[in-house]
Amino acid sequence: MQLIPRIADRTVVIGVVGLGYVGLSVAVALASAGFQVVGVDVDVERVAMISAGECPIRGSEPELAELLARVTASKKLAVFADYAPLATADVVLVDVDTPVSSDGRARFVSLRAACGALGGVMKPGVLVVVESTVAPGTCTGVVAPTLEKASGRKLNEGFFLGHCPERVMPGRLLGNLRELPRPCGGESPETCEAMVALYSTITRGRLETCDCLTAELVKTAENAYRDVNIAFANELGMICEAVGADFRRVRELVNQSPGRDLLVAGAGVGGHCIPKDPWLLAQAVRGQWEATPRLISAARGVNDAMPVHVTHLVEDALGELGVPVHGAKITVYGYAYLEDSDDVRNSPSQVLIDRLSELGARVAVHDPWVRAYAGDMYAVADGASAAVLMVAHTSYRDLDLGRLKRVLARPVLVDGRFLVESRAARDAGFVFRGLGRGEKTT
Ligand code: SAJ
Repeated sequence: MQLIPRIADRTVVIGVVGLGYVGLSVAVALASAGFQVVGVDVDVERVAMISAGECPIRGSEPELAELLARVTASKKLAVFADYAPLATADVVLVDVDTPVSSDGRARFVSLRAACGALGGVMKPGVLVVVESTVAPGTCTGVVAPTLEKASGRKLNEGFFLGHCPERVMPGRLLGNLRELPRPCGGESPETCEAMVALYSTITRGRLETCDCLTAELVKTAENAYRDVNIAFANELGMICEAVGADFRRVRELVNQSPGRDLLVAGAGVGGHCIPKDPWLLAQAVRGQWEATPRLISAARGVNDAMPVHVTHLVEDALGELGVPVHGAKITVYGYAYLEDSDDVRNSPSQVLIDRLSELGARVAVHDPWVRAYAGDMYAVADGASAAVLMVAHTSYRDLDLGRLKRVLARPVLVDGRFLVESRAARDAGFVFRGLGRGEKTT
């Protein structure tokens, strides 16, 4: 594989399939590093926007729009809606979506389609690197056979295969790309060397080599690990609530014990990766084990139940005033999946909204970061029988309880993110419920 010297002098042509959060940021980073980059996406409107130098990703992404405009103007980045131009690429990064369906399975429809189309055009000796998060075993079990079938060439002879899982986070797309360590999983030692040489041109993060299977396990395990740890915090939060303790005080003292790092109980676990990746990890043993790995699926169950628990807190608080949920207006504060973010994917608030609506409530939503729900945060509570805090947006931290109480029809406040002190809420005359804080706490 004669890629390394050509990576050094930037004469390698790099293809990127899929120009979403991951693909667009890596395409811009590589073009900014001096490579000729050929981007492909099936979304023709997205391709047109990028070709015009406009960034299709909203929200604050430092430098991304500016660099995108620069590399499209200089033609270092050229984007297309068809795969033919990828015939010129020496390396192709695959950054397509890998969703998990409601039964917890990934069928890799986009991945299979992308590899089938790529296989039909890619040049001999090309290095294909999958960056999308996939279930362990997917690179050698799905990607390689699809590429072999479509190209008529054999792995490690007619093409090479690697897996370098993305570690992006909305709001820090280019920052994470430049800073975070990444496993460079390759199906041959030369592949690993070429991947390290390539990624070294855009990241200061540590680049460790391994095989594709190990890299697939690393990414799915790191997020399953986070999901399980959040689930433990949530379960402890429910225990504290039941026995009348304050989860925050318990957490503070637990974390004073060496080697403990308890996370924070909350109203739910959303986002683009944490709810999905545990299922991808579990999928690795689907069919081999009688059942899905128990801890992974149990943790998913705990976390998915948190917005349902918030629903119960609302019902309980309204019940104290003899007010039925049915027919009540309820205002939900926060729709994004994460504080101070506009990303609404897998929003836990949507689960709450659905449950309250099923109970017959009329739900109003506020979120300063989400265009559809921005606006005056007190007006949205006008005439409501309850207010529910679901996301710890900074702007909610100085909520004026007196002003909120004046616009509400009933003084009911439910806090899912430790935003309001119980005593302050009760002193202001609210019927208050705090997730992770039992009735007996002040
Ligand atoms: N959450 C809790 N309690 C916690 C932490 C998170 O309820 O203690 C909830 C959040 O409210 C959110 C969800 O979990 O709804 C996910 O939060 P997150 O902080 O894990 O944010 P993500 O989903 O953006 O996670 C990403 C992941 N990074 C990548 O996939 C590359 C994750 O591995 C990182 O740990 C996380 O960013 C981070 O903190 O950087």
